Amino acid sequence: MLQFDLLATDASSHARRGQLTLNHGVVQTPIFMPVGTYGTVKGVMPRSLEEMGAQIILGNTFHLWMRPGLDVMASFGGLHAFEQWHKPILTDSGGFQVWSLGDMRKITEEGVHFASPVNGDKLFMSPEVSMQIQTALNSDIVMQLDECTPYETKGHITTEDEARRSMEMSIRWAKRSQNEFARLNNPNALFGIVQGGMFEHLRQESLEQLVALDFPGYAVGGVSVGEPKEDMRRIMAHTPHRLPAHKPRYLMGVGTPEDLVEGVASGVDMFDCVMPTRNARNGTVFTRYGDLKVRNARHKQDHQPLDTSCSCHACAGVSGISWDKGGRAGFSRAYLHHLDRCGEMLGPMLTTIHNLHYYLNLMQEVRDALEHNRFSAFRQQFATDRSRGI
Ligand code: PRF
Ligand code: ZN
Repeated sequence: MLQFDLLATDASSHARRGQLTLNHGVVQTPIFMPVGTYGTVKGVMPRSLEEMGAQIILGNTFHLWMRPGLDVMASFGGLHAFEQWHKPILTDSGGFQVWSLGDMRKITEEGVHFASPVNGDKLFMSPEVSMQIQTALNSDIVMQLDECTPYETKGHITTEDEARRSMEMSIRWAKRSQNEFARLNNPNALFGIVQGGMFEHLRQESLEQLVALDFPGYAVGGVSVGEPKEDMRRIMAHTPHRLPAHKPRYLMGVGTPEDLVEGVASGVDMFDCVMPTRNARNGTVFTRYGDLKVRNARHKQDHQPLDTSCSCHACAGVSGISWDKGGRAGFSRAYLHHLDRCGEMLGPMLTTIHNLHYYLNLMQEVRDALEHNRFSAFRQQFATDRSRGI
């Protein structure tokens, strides 16, 4: 179901190098998990994901429940066969997605009542329902149903009292999720999710109660929900390293390349975020020396690849050897600029491949640095390079 082995720890931070064994394969941590909400990482073939070194991808309980629905998923024996991805899958519980519906839903102790955004049907999501769906999806990692405490609602910043009540309900939902998961004889692994808003003592209470429930892994939720960056970094510095050392830690929905490296330093093993894929579709790419906008007119005649040090299919073509290592050039900035101007679908496909490769390769570099006891030097060099500008 789940085994986690710590392979190395960093002396100057909480960073660790680990190996996570799941029902559909082994995952080297720290890891970034590409987001495949509707059973597809938008615009990327599963074989390209493998080529880029993706080890585990995300799916979404809520979206897959709406479309194609549970009966279709069950008839395929789960999400792996349906989407033709045979390595591990993590599914989010639906808590965050239902929460994102805003006025369209009503959260009660029992669960969440809402109108289907697809056809308006009245639906109900509870911890039990979430476990039933995720069991049908047969995801390797199942997330508890939680309530993602908002940073603010219509200009009102969540108070300590509100954050406490929300966090306490998530704990009760954690227990219900755990009971239902056991009742269903689900052979995979269920993670608990720490909440508590921007309050460190609430985070502490949340994590202690979850640790007492003895989950095989833990997530930190409720960050990157519109709070100032310093609040996010404060919670990142507070929570992950207090979770059990011998279990995997997952920071949900985070973040920029800088957030990932700092997250690793604070003791996080797993990340997911729509940023590399979503930004790619808007023509923003990540590079070693900062971000680049494909749409910018200055790229019209630029023969360089997106990132001269990148070995992805977009930047290095079939050779896989980066431009700065003397490799055969891949697609130029000029060509990507042209594809964007013409609205050609190859444009977002290539920028998505590049951005995912960038994130996955960044995590590979982090793992190498941890193995060779040079994470702290890597962290510094990374920050210097990224702020240089391209
Ligand atoms: N809970 C769940 N999924 C999430 C979050 C959360 O708090 C977040 C917060 N960044 C992203 N995805 N279940
Ligand atoms: Zn590239």
